[in-house]
Amino acid sequence: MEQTAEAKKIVFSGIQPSGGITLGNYLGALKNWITLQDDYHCVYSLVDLHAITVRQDPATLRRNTLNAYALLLACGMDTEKSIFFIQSHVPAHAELAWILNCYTQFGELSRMTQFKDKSAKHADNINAGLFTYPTLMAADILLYQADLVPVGADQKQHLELSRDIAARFNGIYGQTFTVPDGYIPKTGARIMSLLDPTRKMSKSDESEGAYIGMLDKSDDIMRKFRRAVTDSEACVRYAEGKDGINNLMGIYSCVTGKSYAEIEQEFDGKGYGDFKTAVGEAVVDHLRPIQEEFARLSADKAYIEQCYTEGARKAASLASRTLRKAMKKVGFIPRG
Ligand code: AQP
Repeated sequence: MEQTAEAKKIVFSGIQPSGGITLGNYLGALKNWITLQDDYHCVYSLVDLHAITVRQDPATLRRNTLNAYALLLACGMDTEKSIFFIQSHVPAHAELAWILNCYTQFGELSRMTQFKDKSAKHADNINAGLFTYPTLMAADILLYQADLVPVGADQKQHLELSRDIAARFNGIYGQTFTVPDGYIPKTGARIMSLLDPTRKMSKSDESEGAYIGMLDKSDDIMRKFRRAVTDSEACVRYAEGKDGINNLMGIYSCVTGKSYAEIEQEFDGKGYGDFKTAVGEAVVDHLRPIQEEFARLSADKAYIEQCYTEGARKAASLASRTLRKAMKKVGFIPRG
């Protein structure tokens, strides 16, 4: 059934510019973001405030943020349909996050598995921001009264906490925030590291061979797939325990649209070398038009600046309504 503009639900999602965007981010999240634009009011953000919970080199963070902005435009982000902005350009995120910190228990944040994982990974920098990351994420979502939040499995616990915080605040002060639901996309894969297929592909992985960057050169993509960890069976089939092959089949399926049965048939009797080459070539073909569009757009710095400035203006206008409401509820004097 055709939805009217008024009936459209609000979607919020964010991505950290904590490295170059990977094929995992794209196939697992960004492809869906683009599709959702047709059916929802989408608000998307490059969440740079989140990115600094892990130490970033300032020049690299700036480059990654601008590249990610242009890359998402190249992937099909439509700034006429959606609001697409850089989080640090909208101060309401930090302001609401502070308020929500005061309505979130230490024990709740202590239970977050991402905090435990990232603390173990960055033992020399277990900062307060890393600990309160989930309240900033709650602020991101609640500011836009989002109905739906597309999240990967690793973010489900954070979303659950956002729901708890919203419900708690509403319980104390009356209806203030929409309690968001998670959105599980119809398609969307969890892409694993090419070097350790039991771990997800991550943009901040220390080993470049573990991930495919969306802006990687064709030769590098082919080389990384050739070196991808597989198993000794030499048979292309999807099965438990064959993590490396399962991951490559997942990637191949996402970029070609072929089913696992079709892939098994296509590579029946062929070795892993042929399969890895085919996966690499399919990924290169899939990324080529995106990379060409990225090159065209990123050469036009004035256009990119115009897009993110306008995105921040639209986001701030929506966010300030919710922030004002929350500030009033907790007893702050309205700004003159
Ligand atoms: N490997 C993946 N497969 C499928 N989806 C993925 N996502 C991330 N990695 C994969 C999804 O991408 C969205 C944005 O993620 P993020 O940047 O906010 O943080 P992340 O999940 O921590 O991504 P990375 O690449 O692993 O970043 P770093 O290395 O900085 O921690 C989310 O929807 C996520 O589920």
